Amino acid sequence: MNLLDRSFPPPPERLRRGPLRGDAFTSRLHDPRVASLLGMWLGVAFVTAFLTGLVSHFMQHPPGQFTWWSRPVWFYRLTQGVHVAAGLACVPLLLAKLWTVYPRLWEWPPVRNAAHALERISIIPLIAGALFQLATGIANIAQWYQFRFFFTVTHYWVAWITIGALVVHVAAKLAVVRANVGRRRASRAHLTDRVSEPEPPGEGLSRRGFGIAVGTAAGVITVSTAGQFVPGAGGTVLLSPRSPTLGPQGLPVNRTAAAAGVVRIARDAGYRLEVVGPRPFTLTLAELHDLGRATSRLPITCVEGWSADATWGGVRLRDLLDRAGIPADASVRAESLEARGGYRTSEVAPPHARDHLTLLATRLNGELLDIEHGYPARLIAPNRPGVLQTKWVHRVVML
Ligand SMILES: Nc1nc2c(c(=O)[nH]1)N[C@H]1C(S)=C(S)[C@@H](COP(=O)(O)O)O[C@H]1N2
Ligand SMILES: [Mo]
Repeated sequence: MNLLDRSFPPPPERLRRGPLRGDAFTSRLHDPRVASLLGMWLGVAFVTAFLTGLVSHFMQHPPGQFTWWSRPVWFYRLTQGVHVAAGLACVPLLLAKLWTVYPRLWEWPPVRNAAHALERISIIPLIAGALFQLATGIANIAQWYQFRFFFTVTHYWVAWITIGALVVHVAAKLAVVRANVGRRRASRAHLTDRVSEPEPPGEGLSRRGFGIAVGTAAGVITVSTAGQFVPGAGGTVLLSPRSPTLGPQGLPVNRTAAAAGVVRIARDAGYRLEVVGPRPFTLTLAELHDLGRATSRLPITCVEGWSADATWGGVRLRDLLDRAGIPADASVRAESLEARGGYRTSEVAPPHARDHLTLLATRLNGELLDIEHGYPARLIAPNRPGVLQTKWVHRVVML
């Protein structure tokens, strides 16, 4: 086991007990090559989750005047599905990596110089941040909101802290990784203390066996949850918290009509759709149904990673906007009957508002829209996070 740099003198005699004993960690898996390989895979999975997470964040909070395009229709389905799958694959990789390197907590001397101190301190935000991201991400996809902070904001900022610490960590460890992985392996004489030796014969799991076990765990988790966003693969979602085909009209429901407090008001015969612009007008439900002859085949993609295709029927949003005299470069806001809740309204920028696929839907898969899916009318637009596909819409306002 040469994960620890032995070129420094050991701790004084009286401290050499417990984890500071010279022979405290005997497993041949506490090895720099194992640590390097796990670190590389973890890095790939984590950076993938980070980048796709940024896409999701900036789709929900576009910076400044920037607006997202509405095509390809499946783009968000892909990025968000990959985000959740990559995050879940990090779980076994991170646990294996932490176990492999934890003997270094008792490295001696604890601090060698300023650079070494910085490198060690950066481990704290790295590990804390990574564990926090995985724990809150999993809690979120399981809809288990036992924390008191706002998930999206916290998950976003902790991602930056973690990725910053990861950059410092990779910079500090690059030489060790290069000495242990690929063709350059062992060619760095000055790093001999951190270069993996041929596997010693011994008891227990071999390095290869460990790699296969961790890789299999990550692979099984990814493959068995990927079905929640891969079209037509809904039957393979063995480990995902939700099947994309369960729910009324074959679609899952995140926020129910009861939870949103709209059951009575959504069924009220006095329902009117109000479109507010230069020439405002209102429509009764019957009028809305008469107008709504368009159909769009679009996925609904939740930020929690599941996606489901459906055929939506209703009126094109842009036809409503034209009728109200709303100019083509104006954004609008769709407002729900829901009185409270973070997702009761959503802003629709011109690329989505003017897309002929964007509907104020009143029908789903050939039936009247179920109240759980937003009856009497809901917004459905291509390439857009589910949280912005407002249900129980009663007003569209020019901004
Ligand atoms: N008014 C309102 N609309 C909403 C929400 C909400 O909380 N309130 N949740 C959104 C979320 S998070 C998702 S994923 C989709 C889910 O649509 P579905 O229930 O029809 O599958 O609705 C969106 N529309
Ligand atoms: Mo969602």
